[in-house]
Amino acid sequence: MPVNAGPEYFAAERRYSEAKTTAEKIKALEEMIRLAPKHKGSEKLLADLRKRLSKLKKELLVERRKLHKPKFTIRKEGVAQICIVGLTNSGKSTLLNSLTNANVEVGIYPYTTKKPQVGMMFYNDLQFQLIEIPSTFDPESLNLLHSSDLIIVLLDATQDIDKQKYELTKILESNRLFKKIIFVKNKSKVCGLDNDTVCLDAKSKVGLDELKEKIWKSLDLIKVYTKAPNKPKDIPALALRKNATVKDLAKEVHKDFIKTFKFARIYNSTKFSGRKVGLDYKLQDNDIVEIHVK
Ligand SMILES: Nc1nc2c(ncn2[C@@H]2O[C@H](COP(=O)(O)OP(=O)(O)OP(=O)(O)O)[C@@H](O)[C@H]2O)c(=O)[nH]1
Ligand SMILES: [Mg+2]
Repeated sequence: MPVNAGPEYFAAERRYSEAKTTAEKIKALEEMIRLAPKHKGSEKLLADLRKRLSKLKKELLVERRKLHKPKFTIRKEGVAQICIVGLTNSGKSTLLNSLTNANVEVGIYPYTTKKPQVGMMFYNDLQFQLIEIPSTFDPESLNLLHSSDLIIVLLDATQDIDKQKYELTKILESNRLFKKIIFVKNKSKVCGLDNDTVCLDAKSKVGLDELKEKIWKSLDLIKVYTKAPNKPKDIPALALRKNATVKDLAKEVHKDFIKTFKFARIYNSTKFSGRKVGLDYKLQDNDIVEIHVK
């Protein structure tokens, strides 16, 4: 008990012992230090309180660092990041394995995939990144959907389709995920008349091309190739927004290209193939661009 401490000190001490969080404890302890009598007889008490305070501040730093630890992210690669979302056992891993270079475990048991899984799909001379979102829908995995360009909602044709659609759209909406969606019915070699849904069988690889085409179309981009003089076109190609110009392409390829740009030659299937153009030329899907620099 401190010598000559006033009632305010004891009130702060009570707040300290009742504090629930580290921040509250720090606040009460700082008040105790301020209110403690300052004389020879209380030196040991003050030293003790200050030691406790410094320990608590360190603890608070650790707590805050844990709280702000970076969320799980997957660096975007290729033309677009596409997430596969579906209820457990709908065939997300099977689809990922069929479309990409991934080799993810497929299981007859629910929740085989516990962490997001990534694979690269090659289509139309372009690369796309596909991610399987675990059906546990934990916040860390759902967070990945926010940065994605497109969501594949995978439905299991052997289960109630409407119920799955309802549950999955509810999850997306409640997480404010209003992204482009492609509905895909898996385990379904025979398709109904629903034009908005792609039917496929991921396991036997039936209907995959239709999905790839739909993915490309729904991204609403154009594909452009670069090429060096007297060399074949470069693969993979580049994907640009519609109405992109040679300037946009040059920026994408190398930041110095614009400064040293002389002209570009465009090769395509029109009668103008091989002509010289400037930075303002509006690129068309499948154009091959040869940039000449000073
Ligand atoms: N017949 C048929 N079976 C499939 C197809 N796709 C997946 N399956 C089967 O469905 C089961 C679940 O497949 P997964 O690919 O592991 O499904 P998932 O959605 O990744 O499941 P979790 O990761 O556990 O949530 C496995 O037994 C697969 O063999 C398909 O196109 N046709
Ligand atoms: Mg899986």
